[in-house]
Amino acid sequence: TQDVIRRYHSRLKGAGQCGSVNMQYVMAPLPVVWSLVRRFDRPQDYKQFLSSCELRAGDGGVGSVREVTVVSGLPAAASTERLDALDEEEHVIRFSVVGGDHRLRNYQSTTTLHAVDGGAGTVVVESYVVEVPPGNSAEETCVFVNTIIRCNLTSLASVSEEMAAAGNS
Ligand code: A8S
Repeated sequence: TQDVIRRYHSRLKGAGQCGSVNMQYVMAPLPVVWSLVRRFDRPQDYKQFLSSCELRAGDGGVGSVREVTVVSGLPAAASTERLDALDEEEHVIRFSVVGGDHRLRNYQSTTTLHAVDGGAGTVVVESYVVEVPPGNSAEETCVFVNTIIRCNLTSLASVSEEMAAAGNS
């Protein structure tokens, strides 16, 4: 686990970039959580700020491009994102934001899953690097992004836990 975290989450940030790591404990087996996280074509299954998603290229494998529609009330309407890595053995998914009408230029996200509690639970580790938008500080940018990610991870936990309770993996 430490090795996987070191390998995938210790990214160097360049000048004008910022980033952070968020973690979430989920009271559900890893295969249940992975079944949600691996679906590049269905992020709206647990990301509550997204209302829909359509693939623009690919079939959901590495290199696929999706366009997500953001729920109303947020300072963005859409985001275009590319799947950079999907490791079914190590349970790693990586994507990059390649377009959209928002301010998160070059957003790069990495999520890894780690089985804990003898397989009864899962720790989700999500890290990112992004350009600091003109007019904002690195700290403001991280507060904004971390707020979205905390919501996504909390929601991922509840959806996974409901699925696990329903005996659905
Ligand atoms: C993710 C992570 C993030 C998504 C952000 C940070 C976003 O979808 C939202 C608002 C924005 O201003 C940027 O894993 C963007 O989805 C909710 C449209 C990219």
